[in-house]
Amino acid sequence: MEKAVGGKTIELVLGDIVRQEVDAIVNAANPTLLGGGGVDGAIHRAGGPAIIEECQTLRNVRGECPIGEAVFTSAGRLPARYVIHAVGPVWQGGENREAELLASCYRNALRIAAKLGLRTVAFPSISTGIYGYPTSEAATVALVTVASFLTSEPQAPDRVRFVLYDTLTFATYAGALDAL
Ligand code: AR6
Repeated sequence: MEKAVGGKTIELVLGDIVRQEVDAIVNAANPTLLGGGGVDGAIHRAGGPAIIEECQTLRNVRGECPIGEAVFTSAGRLPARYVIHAVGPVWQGGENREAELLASCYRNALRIAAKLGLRTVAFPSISTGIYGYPTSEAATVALVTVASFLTSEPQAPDRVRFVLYDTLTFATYAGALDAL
């Protein structure tokens, strides 16, 4: 499923982000940048040790990656060129700036993509796994933020793909994309 926004495209697919042949995939990372479970674990397993080594270097130089921000590394053995590591918020009930921080992490990932001149970027559903963000609210924040970036930023990628890992998450994003 896809939708045109400002001459660019938002696309939803059901699948595994480590298999995407795009300029960059986005990782749902944590502030340590040192790996974890979920999509983070899958990316480091499939991409090999080069990615974690670069993350370690970034961490040594810049410290932890704050919630809502993003950094990038190469993609090791993955079919993408880069991995953009974005740190989403842990859901704490919704009154702790979660929506603002989630929007910020999508925006900062896209700023990196724009700066690198990337044409295609694939995102997972950031924060809706281990971090517990309700999927339907996260889907709206993700899609509204990406659509607004694609509409307002001329250097934005041509195509943003959401790679959703299960049918319920896919259906939830499909509903939110329809409503956009
Ligand atoms: N491809 C696409 N989506 C996936 C994949 C995959 N291979 N694997 C899982 N998902 P999560 P979070 C989906 O938990 O909530 C890590 O420990 C998953 O079903 O990966 O942001 C980090 O280090 C869910 O829909 O990320 C952090 O500590 C979505 O990806 C923490 O988890 C996000 O789930 C981040 O938690």
